[in-house]
Amino acid sequence: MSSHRLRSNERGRIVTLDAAAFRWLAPGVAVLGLVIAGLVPERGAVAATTARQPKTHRVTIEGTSFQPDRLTVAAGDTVVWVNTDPFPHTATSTADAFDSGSIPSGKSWKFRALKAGAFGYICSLHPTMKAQLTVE
Ligand SMILES: [Cu+2]
Repeated sequence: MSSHRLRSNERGRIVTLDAAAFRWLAPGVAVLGLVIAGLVPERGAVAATTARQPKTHRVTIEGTSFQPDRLTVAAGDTVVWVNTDPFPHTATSTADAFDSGSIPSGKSWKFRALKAGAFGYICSLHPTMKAQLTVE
């Protein structure tokens, strides 16, 4: 390849890469080509694996409170309420979106959140326990 093919015009100034510079540049270009060649077939796989995977979020019921008391998840995610208190609790949506029923001490209850919205919920056994689950 002639060095003339590497001329470029930058803000009116002619920049010419001489043969010595090209000898340094060529291996870099070759390596770049190999990197690109290696990446191109991976693109489909990368796109597939970077699609969001559903997550599981934990709410701990402890000391007669939900922790955290405000949680935001993506539609499709699962929320698990874990009751660490020595007595039962519930996670009961005030809009009938979900209701765990009684969760005994040491047990948990899972809910897969599919519908977007902001859902306040309480413990129906201790209605002063209030929290919110937001599904985006
Ligand atoms: Cu309770």
